[in-house]
Amino acid sequence: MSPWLDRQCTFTLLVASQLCFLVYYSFGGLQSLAAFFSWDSEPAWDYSRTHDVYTNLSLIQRAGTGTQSLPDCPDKSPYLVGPLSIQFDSVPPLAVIQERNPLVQEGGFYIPPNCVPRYRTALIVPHRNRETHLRHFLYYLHPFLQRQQLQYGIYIIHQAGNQTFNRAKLLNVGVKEALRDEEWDCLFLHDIDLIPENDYNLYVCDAGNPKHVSIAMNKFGYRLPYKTYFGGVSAVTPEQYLQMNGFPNEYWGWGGEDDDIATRLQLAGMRISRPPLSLGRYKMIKHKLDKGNEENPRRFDLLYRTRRSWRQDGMNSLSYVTLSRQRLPLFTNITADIGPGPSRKSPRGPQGGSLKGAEAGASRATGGT
Ligand code: NGS
Repeated sequence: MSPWLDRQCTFTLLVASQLCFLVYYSFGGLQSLAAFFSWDSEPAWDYSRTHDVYTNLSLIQRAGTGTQSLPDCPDKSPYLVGPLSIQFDSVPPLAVIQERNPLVQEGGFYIPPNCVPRYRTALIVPHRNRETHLRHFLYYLHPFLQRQQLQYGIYIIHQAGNQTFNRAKLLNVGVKEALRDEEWDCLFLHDIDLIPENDYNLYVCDAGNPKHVSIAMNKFGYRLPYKTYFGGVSAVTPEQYLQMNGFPNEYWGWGGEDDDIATRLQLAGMRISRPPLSLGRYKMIKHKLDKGNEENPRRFDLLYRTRRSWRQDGMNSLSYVTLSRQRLPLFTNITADIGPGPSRKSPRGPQGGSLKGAEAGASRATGGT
């Protein structure tokens, strides 16, 4: 190549690259360029500008109910505000939460007063000895869900007794109990200590696949800790739930059950769907490892066996006793005896003989739905 041509080429390359940079920056960098070419159409959220979680709620209340037939709720709720201010310094009293959510009906149920909802979502929340977390949870989640114009219900599933905690089994109990009330379109399986930070994170299911929702938690620096992580908050349709035979019942104590769920949904022919990282943001209420929820030493063995066990261990082998089912003002409270755990199996079934107050009238539930 002649030196003249060589110089021409270098010059053209230089000009072209400068032009590229100019275009890149004038469109606001990679994010806007991506949006421009529709690679990513989500708005860029500014989490330094947050809104009170009760914003717009009075508008919904004012809309009131008429006698005329209601229109369908719009595709996109007009009440959404985006990033929310969340703080855990003071714990709101239940009476205050009730007062601020006058449209919530007994049992923690809600139906939009001014339109016919497009989705019916049940929140299933395992619980034991987390009273302050529960109050934060109710304070934030009720207005959050109302702004989304959903029909919803909140089920708190309380494990009776002080045997080792079993999150996944409580979720199975919650799903079974919630489906007795209503044909929910979507089941949100929700840790009690996680609060969503953006109300555009819609509490609806993905029709194709189970959705892992809490993909960006503050405690993990707003990133997914590992690729198959499925803990915290997830959403499944009742059909997806049954397709994977629900969740495992045999994980007593902390850890592994969410990894098992991630594996079983894949074994059942589905994959994990996720919202964008900028939407699936959650703040976690800080706490120490609970007493009675120590690390499960068997979890790696159990995980090793998921491929063989998932069809036998799940919704079709679920056994528990419902000790009480109360419709409280802000939630449905289900207290269940789910058994004594692995090392204290009793020949007398799930009560294990050790739970006080296995009230008369307690109902036993076994098998699939
Ligand atoms: C993994 C656990 C998961 C747990 C995740 C995050 O190691 O159950 O950490 O834990 N899996 C096993 O132990 C096999 S967290 O930091 O949220 O406490 O969800």
